Amino acid sequence: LASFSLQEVLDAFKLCLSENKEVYLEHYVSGWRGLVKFLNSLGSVFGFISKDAVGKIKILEGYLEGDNSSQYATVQLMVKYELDNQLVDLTKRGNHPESGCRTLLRLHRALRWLELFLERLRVSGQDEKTSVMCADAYDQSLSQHHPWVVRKAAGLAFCVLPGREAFFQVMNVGSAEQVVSVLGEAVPLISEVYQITETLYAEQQLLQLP
Ligand code: 1PZ
Repeated sequence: LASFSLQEVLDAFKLCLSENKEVYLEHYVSGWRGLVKFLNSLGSVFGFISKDAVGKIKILEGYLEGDNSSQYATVQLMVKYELDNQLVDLTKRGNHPESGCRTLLRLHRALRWLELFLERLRVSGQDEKTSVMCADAYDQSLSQHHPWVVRKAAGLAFCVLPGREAFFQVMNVGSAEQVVSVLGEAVPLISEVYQITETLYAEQQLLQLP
């Protein structure tokens, strides 16, 4: 079993953007698979988080391998296809609780947390706590979409995150300097993928999908 490296997540998000800035779903999902691998290597406390992410990854993989796979090549195509064919529950949960649009939106919101967290990690000093960086990033982003009980569970999980040095080792890209350098490359990439998706979802008024 190949061990995790942050590099593979970076590579996936690099492949995500087409020349005209469309987001390839295949590589987006593959980036998430890498992140889940990373999360799993941090320990079973994060099982409830990775389980939810895996569920969503599987839903999207289903579309990528399904009969209409060509309609799911990019996020842009997916949004158009699902909206044109009334495959999205727009205001309340109904016949399409697992639409590609609502499923991707959950991962998209988590990607903003990741961007904030990785940037914080990148500029952090040796003595800073990953749990605090993680919680701050969460409070500024994803938490607003979660009910109290999920926020509470997330907060407890953050407390057992490994310290900065151990965390860097799990990333498996070499010395602290190398980690910082890979993060310097990864954060702008993740940020661009996030922004493109955010703009698309905002234009189509999909940011609050149930
Ligand atoms: C490195 C430490 C990892 C911290 C991860 C920070 C995110 C905490 C999220 C905790 C929520 C998990 C429980 C599931 C919540 C779901 O209700 C929501 C909404 O989905 P719905 O119920 O509407 O179907 N799911 C999400 O918000 C998606 C969460 C995905 C989190 C993936 C984190 C990947 C971490 C990568 C590690 C570098």
